[in-house]
Amino acid sequence: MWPDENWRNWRLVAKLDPDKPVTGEILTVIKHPGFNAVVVGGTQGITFDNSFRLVEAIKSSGYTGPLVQEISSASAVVAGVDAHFIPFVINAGDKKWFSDYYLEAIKVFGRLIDWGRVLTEGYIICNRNSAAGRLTGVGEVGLDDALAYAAMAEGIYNFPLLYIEYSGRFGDPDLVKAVAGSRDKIHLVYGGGISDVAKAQAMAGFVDTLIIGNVLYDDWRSALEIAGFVHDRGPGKKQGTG
Ligand code: 1GP
Repeated sequence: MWPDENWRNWRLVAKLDPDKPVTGEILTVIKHPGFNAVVVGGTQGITFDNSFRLVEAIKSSGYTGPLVQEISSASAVVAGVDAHFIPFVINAGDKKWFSDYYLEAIKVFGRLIDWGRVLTEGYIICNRNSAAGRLTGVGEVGLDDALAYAAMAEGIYNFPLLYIEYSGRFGDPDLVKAVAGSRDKIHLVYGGGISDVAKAQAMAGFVDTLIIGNVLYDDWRSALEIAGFVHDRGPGKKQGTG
């Protein structure tokens, strides 16, 4: 597993999608010190070629921080990143996204995997209408579900991190707050619909790491303001950790 010290203090991560054209503005924004890392990943149209091109564009932009690839397709894995993140969708309706998908990939690529550079992520996908939600066949996630999935992630599967993902839609702060308060030590990540500072602020107090994606493409100035907010805010106080 990729060592904790490489990622546990991340407060804000930019997630870039290989299936979307990356602009010069985006490649400038991600160099703001408010961003602790860049993750390359997406759900639709992910290929080796577009993943490779995006990784190369980020590297040649002068960005020097941590760069990781989140894997959604085994055939799109690229070398030359600091780590590979592997999402396990705890609430997937199609259990392929929790086991069989990885079984097949490991059968083919297993001997090439550097496990010291792999980080597994427990995912709860809360937006069933997102591309990832449709692909993995998730249902509605109520508060009781979220708390139980979080307990599973921490108590049964022992994932190093739990990612509450609402991709494309801003989530329920009360649900995120409740999960934050219920966890013991699992690192909590939130992503979905953070389009301005107010939304970042609404979630920042509950989780350890915020992820922003679409806003980088839709409104890079807002993305810059979010980075400034997180940077100025500092480490903050984690909910549920005393
Ligand atoms: C996607 O959760 C992230 O995996 C970010 O979501 O694109 O809605 O910011 P947005």
